[in-house]
Parts: sequence; structure tokens; C-alpha cells
Amino acid sequence: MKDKKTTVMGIVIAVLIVVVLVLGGLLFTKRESKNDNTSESDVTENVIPASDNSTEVTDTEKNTEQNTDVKSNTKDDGYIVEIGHDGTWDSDGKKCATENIDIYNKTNKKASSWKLDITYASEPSIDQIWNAEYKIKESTITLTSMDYNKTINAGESVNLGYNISASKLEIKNYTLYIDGKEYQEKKNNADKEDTNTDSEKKDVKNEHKTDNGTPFENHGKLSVRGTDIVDMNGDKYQLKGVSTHGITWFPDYVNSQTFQSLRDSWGVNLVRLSMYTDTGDNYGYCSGGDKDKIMELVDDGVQYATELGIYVIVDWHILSDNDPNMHIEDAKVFFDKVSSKYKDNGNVIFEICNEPNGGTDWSKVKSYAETIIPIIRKNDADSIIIVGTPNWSQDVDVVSEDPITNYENIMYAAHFYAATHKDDLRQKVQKAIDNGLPVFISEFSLCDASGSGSIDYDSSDEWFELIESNNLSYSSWSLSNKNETSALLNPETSAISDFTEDDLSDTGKYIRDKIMCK
Ligand code: IDC
Repeated sequence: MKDKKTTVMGIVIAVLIVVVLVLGGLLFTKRESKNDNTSESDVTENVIPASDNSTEVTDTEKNTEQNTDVKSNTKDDGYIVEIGHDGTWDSDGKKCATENIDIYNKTNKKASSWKLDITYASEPSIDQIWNAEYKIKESTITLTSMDYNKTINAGESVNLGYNISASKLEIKNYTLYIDGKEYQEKKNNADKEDTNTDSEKKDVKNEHKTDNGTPFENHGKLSVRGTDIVDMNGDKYQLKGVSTHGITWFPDYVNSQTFQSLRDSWGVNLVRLSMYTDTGDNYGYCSGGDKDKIMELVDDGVQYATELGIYVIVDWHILSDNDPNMHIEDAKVFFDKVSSKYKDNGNVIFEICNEPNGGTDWSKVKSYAETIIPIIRKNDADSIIIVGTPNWSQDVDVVSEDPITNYENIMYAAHFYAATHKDDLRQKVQKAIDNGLPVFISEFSLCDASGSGSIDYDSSDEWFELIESNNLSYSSWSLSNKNETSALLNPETSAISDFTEDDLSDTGKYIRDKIMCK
């Protein structure tokens, strides 16, 4: 009896074990195939999944990384290379083009190094390159990173380019190497249609070369839409340029060759002409300077910029005259003259008071602006006008609570010196933008507010993140060889054009790279 019971129990237990095993097996297979489906749908033909070029990460690690590392893209979409001809032309029987290349890291991990081989249908030569170094062997160009763009953070990209000539410009194939591992892309997507994101990126990209038309030929008269500058086609546009030092102190740089070099080699599409109003001596327009002579310098600068098809800011550079109302009578005459003279140019922007300071509050600046703007508008209905803001053009947040109404195309100056102005000012600027205020960084540098001292690279990088994430336009202080950190040129150089690496100060190199990188 006891034996029979034991046998029956034994059979029941055995059956139960079999059932559990079968069910367990089924569930396991199902979970595995679900995982397979996920990875299949997340990975496209053109990508390297993160696990291909990095050590395996657990889901928990992945999630932690996604939270800290990835800005906009939490999926692993591999690496994408986009090669576009930005312009093509013929020279000496060869085809020439400006190649514009973006490498996107759409994985969840940082890439610590990259290299790109591109093979053309015939042997190419390169005459200018930016943001990469190169070697050519037969028909293959090998592109390697510079020190500053070696890493590509998750969700970010690097941009590089070069001018190439060859008898056949067709790309046969290219190979991307990430952290020493190869990723072969078989398809030539140089002629692929732009996706939306691409054209959005192109909208804010400025031209390095003029073979394809000058910035002004391509983008025409600019206007303000929301917080953005838009071009004649209504596409977002970004101005990137340099500010002169005081033009009466450094007139040599108000020069067509200077502007042309900056346009062609750096991709500058903007120059700011700083005309000090009150220097306490005759270098200032309102403090005894020769008004006609100074006006001639402004006219020359505007003419050169116009001929070169770049944009130009005429800056009424108040500083020691803290309140723009101090010289308002001069300002009325000046802006009446310049706005009537340049009304048909289309590339001229007026900055009506550089940096109100010394406790001059917004109500005083606003009343000044509301006097000067109608004088400009009488002659020139729609050019962009930049209004300085209290506290050395920093209180844009205050202004955003009470902006000027009734006029279109008004922007507001935010100025920073990265070693002095950090998170506090960045937050004020972001707040103003979030409140809908169109902000223009018409002056800044990497050092402290004296215009000298050491460069704060970390703070400068953070400022550039804010600039790029908000598509802000900017001009960097200052195009001079003055012996101070903010000068873009070395004090020893007397070059006024075709600047070599040795002609540039550390500030100059950083700014050049930022302008060229986008
Ligand atoms: C500085 C110049 C310096 C000059 C001084 C006074 O770099 O050579 O001696 O002006 O004229 C500003 C001003 C800008 C300042 C700059 C650096 O707009 O005129 O230039 N700065 O101090 N605001 C904050 C800093």
C-alpha cells in the first residue's frame, strides 16, 4: 500500500517536473526571441551597435550611461557618416569640390578616436582641409582627427571638410574606424537626399568658401523670427565673426584683405566695427575725435564687408560713458546718417549702445532705444538692430520681462568674458532666451572682463555649448595684436591678412577652431 502510494506520488512529481521544464523552456525561448527582435529593429544597416566596439554592458549599466551620457538619443543607432559636396567647380581640367563631412556617434558610448578612409574613383589632391589631418595613398584619403576633436561623445558629432580636386570626384567607398575597429559603409551617400535633420544642420552652417556664393548671396537680408536669426528663405542662420578693437586705435584691420582672409580661411560671415564713443580723448567719436575721419573708417569697413558678401555690425561702443543718453544727440545724428547711407546694403546691423553700465537701468536704456530705433526705421524699415542691456550687456533676463514692442527685428546684446562670467550669467542668458528674447552675443572673450588674464577653457567650452544649443550669433573681441589675452593676434605679428598659425594668439586659435567647427 505504502509502495503503491509512493509510486503514484513519484509519477505525479515526475509529470510536474516535465510540465515545469517544458513551460520554462517555452518562456525562455520567447524572451530570447523578444530580445532578438529589439536589437534587430534598433540597428540599421549603416550602424555599428555599441557592443561591437566596446565591452559588453549590462542593462543596468546601459541605463545609467543613458542617463548621464546621452543627450538627445537614448537608442544605440551606431555611427553615421555623411559626406556632402558643398560646392563643385572646374579648374585646370579637373573637378573640384568642397567636401563637408559629419560623423555622428549615435551609440550610447563615447568614441575615443576615429579615422576615416575615403576612396575616390581617381587619385585626388587636397588643397585645404579643416578639423582633420590627411594622408593620400593612390586614390584613398586617410583622415585623422585633430587633438581637439579626437573624441566623439555619445549623441554628438564631428564636422570636417576639405577642398579636393581629381579627374573623377565619385566616391567608391569609405571605411570608418572607431577606437581602432573597422566599420565598412558600402554605399556612397555623398549624393543622397538630405534628411530633415540634415537640412536643419545646413541652415545653421556657414560657408567656408565663396566658390559657391558669398554668405550674403546665399542668405540675403536677415531677420529675426522668435529668438532666431533667419535668412531670406526663412531658414535659421547663425552669424559667426570677429569684432574689431576700437577702430580709431587699430585702423589697419579695417581692411578688405583682412576681412577676406577671415572669410575664406575661417568661414567668418560677420565683422563688428567697434567705434568707441567716449575715450576721454580724441580717439572717441563724441570726445573730440574727428567725426568725418572716423565716419570714413566706418564707411570703409561697411564697404569691404558688403563687397565680400559678409554681414557687418556698426557698433556705437559706449563704455566709460556709462549711459547711452549721455551722447544721445550725437547718436541721433550718427544713426540717421548711417541708416540712410546703408539702407540698400541689406547686410548691415546696427548695435546702438555697446554696454550700458554704472547703474544705468533698463528704463533709461529702453527710452534711449525707443528714440534711436525710429530714426533708423525712418530710413531703413527692417535691418536688425541690437540693443545693449544694463550691467555691461548682461541683464538680458531683466530685459526679457519688459522688451521693446512695436518694432520688428530687434535683438539684445549679451556679452561675456568666460573667466569672469560663468554659470550665473549663462543662466541669465538661457532664462532670457526661454522667455523669448532674441539674444546676440555681439562681444565676448575667453579671458577675464579686463580683456586679459588667463583663458578659462572650461568656461569657454560651456559658453559655446550654450551658443550652439541656442543657435546664437556671435562676434569675438578683438581683431587686433594688442598685448592682451583677448586679442586674436599675437603682439609680435604685424600681419593684417593671410594669418598663419604663428600669427594667432591662443584666443585666436580657439576662436578660429570654434568658427570653423560649428
Ligand atoms: C577693452 C580693450 C582694452 C581697452 C579697454 C578700454 O580690450 O584694450 O584698453 O577696453 O577701452 C568690454 C568692452 C570692451 C573692452 C573689453 C575688455 O566692451 O571695450 O575692451 N570689455 O575689457 N566689456 C567687457 C570687457
